[in-house]
Amino acid sequence: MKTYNYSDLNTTEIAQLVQRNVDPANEIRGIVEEVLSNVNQHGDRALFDYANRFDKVELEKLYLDKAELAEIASAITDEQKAALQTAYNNIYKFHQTQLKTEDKVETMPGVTCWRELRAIEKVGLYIPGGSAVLPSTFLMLGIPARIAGCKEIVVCSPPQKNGKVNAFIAYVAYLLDIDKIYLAGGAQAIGAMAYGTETITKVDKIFGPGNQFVTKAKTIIQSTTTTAIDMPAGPSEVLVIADETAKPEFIAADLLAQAEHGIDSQAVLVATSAEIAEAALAEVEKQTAVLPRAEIVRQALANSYIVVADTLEQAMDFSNQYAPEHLILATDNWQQLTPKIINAGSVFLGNLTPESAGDYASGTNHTLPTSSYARAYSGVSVDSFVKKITFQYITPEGINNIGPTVEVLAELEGLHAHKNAVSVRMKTGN
Ligand code: HSO
Ligand code: ZN
Repeated sequence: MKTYNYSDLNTTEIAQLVQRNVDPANEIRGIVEEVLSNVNQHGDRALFDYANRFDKVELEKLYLDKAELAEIASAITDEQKAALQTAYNNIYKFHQTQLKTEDKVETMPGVTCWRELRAIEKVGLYIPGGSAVLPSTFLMLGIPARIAGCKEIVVCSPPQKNGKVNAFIAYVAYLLDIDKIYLAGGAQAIGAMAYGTETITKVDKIFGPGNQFVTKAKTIIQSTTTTAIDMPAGPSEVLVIADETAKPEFIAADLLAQAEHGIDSQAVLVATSAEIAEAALAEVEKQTAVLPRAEIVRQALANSYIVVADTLEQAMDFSNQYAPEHLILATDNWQQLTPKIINAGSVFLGNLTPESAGDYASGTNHTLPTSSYARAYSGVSVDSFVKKITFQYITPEGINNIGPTVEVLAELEGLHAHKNAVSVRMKTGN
């Protein structure tokens, strides 16, 4: 990990440091477009072919039903079941509070406006199955979808070579009361959920992380079909701010938890002194040596760096420019810093709050904006699975109150039918 001194950096250098490659997958656009068009034209047949070609499995049918999922799930231990259940309970508890009824507002006497939530009817969840299978992601997407009340939840996950999904994914399907998992992965799964096939329903919105093919497919279908997506997703990242109250062992553990996700993950440490940075770096080396995914970690660290700032305020300033997916405030003085946070996906406060807690089980969602999208996007929540529809109701008193204003505004825009739509009611409405 290369080290920079914050005060030596000019604005251009800072801009370069905080920049992520927002479209590393552009060179694969052609391949993804071909997959999407194949799925669009040939439906299920294309999915069988791609399972054969990419997942190396000859499927008899494109999904696993409830009984098959239960059979697969029976392989997991009681301890694993209990951990998944606790995570489920905490995530459910936290997300449930996000369903709020808003107040009705009488903007003028007799003119009442309000918003009501309605669930998005059909949603598609993509659960990756690559080098690390992530049942936790299934919980993070499925729970808010259930709380929102989505009518149809389509789940796609790539088949393993035995034509099944992993036992943990199957168990989460049971927890979420999902009765089918479609055996489709990659760009072809995204195409299937965006266009619909003989077996897979076309959905209104697609959620979930994936490799660069999945991400590229999501961005393409977002602009070419009526199916929406949760957010543009890039490689996962963390930024740790540490002062002299932080423990090097903990800082290193958090940086490595990020680095083990993938070779393109980024872990950034912003320390308030060179001593803290050096101590953390020594710990990083020590801990990396014993990690099973050390090879991935080393490559991710080559793409990561350290910034030495003079103060916590300066460190926060850098973090706001970086806009991290995960921000860890490894300091006992976190309370003075939180009001200064402007851009971050999810924040972990103090020395005993690791990102791993939020990744799995504390209750917050781990589907978060990466690649500096935290400047404008929020993480997935129940909000992501609902629409907010506005309503208004006008009484005889109300039409006389609002009418003259609308008449003047319609007149000045030269839209006489608009004006008339209130005028006729003012005459006859009471
Ligand atoms: N840190 C990942 C989520 C995850 N971690 C899943 C472990 N499993 C993106 O927020
Ligand atoms: Zn993680």
